[in-house]
Amino acid sequence: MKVCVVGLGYIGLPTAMMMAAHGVEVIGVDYNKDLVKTLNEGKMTFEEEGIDNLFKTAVNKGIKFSTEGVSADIYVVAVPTPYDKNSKKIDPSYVVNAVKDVMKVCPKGAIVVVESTISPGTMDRYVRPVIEENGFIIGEDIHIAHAPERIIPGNMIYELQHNSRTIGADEPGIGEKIKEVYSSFCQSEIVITDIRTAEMTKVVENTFRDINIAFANELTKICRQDNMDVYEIIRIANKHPRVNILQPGPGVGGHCISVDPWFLVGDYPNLALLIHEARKINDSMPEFVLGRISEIMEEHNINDASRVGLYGLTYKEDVDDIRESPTLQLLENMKRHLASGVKIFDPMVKNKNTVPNMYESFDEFLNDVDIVVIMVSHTHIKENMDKLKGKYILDTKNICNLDNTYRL
Ligand code: SAJ
Repeated sequence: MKVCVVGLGYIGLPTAMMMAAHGVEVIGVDYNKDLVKTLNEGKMTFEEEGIDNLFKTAVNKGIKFSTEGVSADIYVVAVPTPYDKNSKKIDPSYVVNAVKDVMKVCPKGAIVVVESTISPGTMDRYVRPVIEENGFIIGEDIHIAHAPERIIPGNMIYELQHNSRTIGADEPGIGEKIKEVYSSFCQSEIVITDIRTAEMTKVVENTFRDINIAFANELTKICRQDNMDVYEIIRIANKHPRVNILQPGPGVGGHCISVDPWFLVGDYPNLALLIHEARKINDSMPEFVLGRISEIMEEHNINDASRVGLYGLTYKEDVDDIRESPTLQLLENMKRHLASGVKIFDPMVKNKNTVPNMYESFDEFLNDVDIVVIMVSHTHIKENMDKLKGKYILDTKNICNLDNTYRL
């Protein structure tokens, strides 16, 4: 069984490597020449616990990387699926283009599996037509399926092997063939269902989390108004056997939870009301943080935004991914308020030109600010908390116990 994985990003690459490490013949394909070159030079393209070892094993087992697709039995498409900022609907162009490329090289009998998160109906509306336009009969010449991933950045390797998965296919027999490949590394249950159910299930999972984070964030705003301790309230409420409130924070980032619920809002605008409200609440959090920063500045007569330092640019702790990050959203909001000069430090982000005023050195960053806003709870800050002594701290992650610490 030969598998061609199309799209070597945060999902496609670990999946390809995991299959290869477990004896599947794999070629990973990406149109980004630099990325493929880096991989072929034996260098990993992002940081993640355990990924370097997995990379080595996959290379030893013969994984190949290329910019060109090849003939294979199964194609796994793992490319980005952004949403259109106006319509809120899915932008399926990367998936469509990837499937078009696959059509140029795939033999009859091949199975095309889309792993990218897609809104319900995407396979019918966009993927099937591409295959038919190329003269193939679906179900006879080419088979299609949707097998959404469920791995969490920060714990990818473990979750790839231990999370249950879903495979949506037109015919159960095709689902079984795909299951065989995923079973090479996935030790948990693999459910086979139809394509539409698989599409909806994935979007629902991330929407569930978004709504629950929004609830915690809304509680934070309510508690702030009357000076109640939201963290203590959540801690106590969670002792109830059927209550499990998530943690408030400076906003929801990443390319999953802050995106997927929009697919439902875009496709069902009159029905997805709670979902839409949750998105709005989570998107309002960077502005809320900005309000808290202003309050602290006023209280201590600090008038200059350049005395404020934001710790953390990534979308969450201990990853190097900055997509849709709350800090980036906050910086955007600041621009609108014409405030500038705020300082940034993030030990996980290697390119220190990512945003203006980013520091290489944590100590220099601290020297130049009076207020430190903890936006991300990287292990680094937890281990260096003492260095914040003497600063005013806005702790959006509830990890700091020093004097002069403010919370959301
Ligand atoms: N966050 C909070 N409060 C919380 C939990 C998270 O504010 O209590 C914030 C985080 O700081 C971050 C954002 O939410 O900004 C999202 O982080 P996350 O760790 O909840 O999730 P992701 O986006 O890294 O990964 C999610 C996961 N989905 C679910 O947990 C339902 C993962 O399993 C999916 O595979 C992934 O989306 C995906 O690829 O779809």
